[in-house]
Amino acid sequence: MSRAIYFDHDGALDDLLSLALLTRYRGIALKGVTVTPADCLIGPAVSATRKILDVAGAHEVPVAEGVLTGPNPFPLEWRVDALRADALPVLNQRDPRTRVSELPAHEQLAQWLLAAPEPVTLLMIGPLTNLAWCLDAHPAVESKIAELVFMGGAIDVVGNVDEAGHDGSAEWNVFWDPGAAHRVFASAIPITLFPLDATDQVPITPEFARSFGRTYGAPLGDLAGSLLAMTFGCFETTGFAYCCWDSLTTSYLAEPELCEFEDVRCEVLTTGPSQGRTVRSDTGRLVKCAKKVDVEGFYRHCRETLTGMPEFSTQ
Ligand code: AGV
Ligand code: CA
Repeated sequence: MSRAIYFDHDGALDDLLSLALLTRYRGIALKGVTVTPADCLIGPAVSATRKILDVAGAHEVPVAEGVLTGPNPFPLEWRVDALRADALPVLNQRDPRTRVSELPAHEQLAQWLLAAPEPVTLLMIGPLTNLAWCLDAHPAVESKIAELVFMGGAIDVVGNVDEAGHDGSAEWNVFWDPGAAHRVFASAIPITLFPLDATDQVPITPEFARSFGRTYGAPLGDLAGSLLAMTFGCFETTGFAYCCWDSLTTSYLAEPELCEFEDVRCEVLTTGPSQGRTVRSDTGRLVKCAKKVDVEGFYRHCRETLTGMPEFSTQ
């Protein structure tokens, strides 16, 4: 029996890499993909999503385009990455057959969840805006989610928001729409959180990106190598490393033992210079929080999954 997964991403390079990973996982039935117009331009992000599903042989998976936005927009310099990804040769071998839903992402997500025969896993690697809307508009959605796996927050480490008037304590996915994260954290949905505490441990190194060259010619491996190469220059221009934020979070669905977890009580701040911060609090909600990563095991997981070539551990 395979586990039903719904997937919401926001179109950044790491989101598209995560989609490629998801299409390879055995024991997982990817039922639908929604795209949030956050860290992307939505048109090319939806287009690239459809093409990746098609290249992976998963053209039956429907894609829904997001329209809801949060109050704190992503830098345009980051959002244009989706345009570049959508133009990669490996994604343009033919027109994709993947369907786009007629409903906007938030309504489509609600319909999918309400119709699910059993509670499902929801993987979200962008802001929580679509889910927050579902919970308000359709309270029955809450009991349809067995686990929310979410990339977001920064618990015991600094954040990655570098914006005027902000103290830098927040992570971007929460900062984009702090109210949405607050709403989801107020629900009873079990949350498995991948904050910067864990994702800081898996920067995209030159070795990791270049290792995909060894299997050049395999479409998903070539896609991965290209997406990773496009992240180069991040540290030089922003002072922050581009990390495997979303792909680490996604790997949890296939290899949960790659991370060690801690149960953390925390809350989401929605106003002031720390807005979007996820802060420890004795009265906050409980989340299962990823803290320590088997770093080499994670990189190997990505290579093996995307190139289809098993590697033998030297340890
Ligand atoms: O904060 C991490 C989230 C992840 O979901 N995103 C990128 C990943 O998709 C926002 C982000 C933080 N720093 C970035 C980001 C950067 N330098 N470039 C693009 N996006
Ligand atoms: Ca993302």
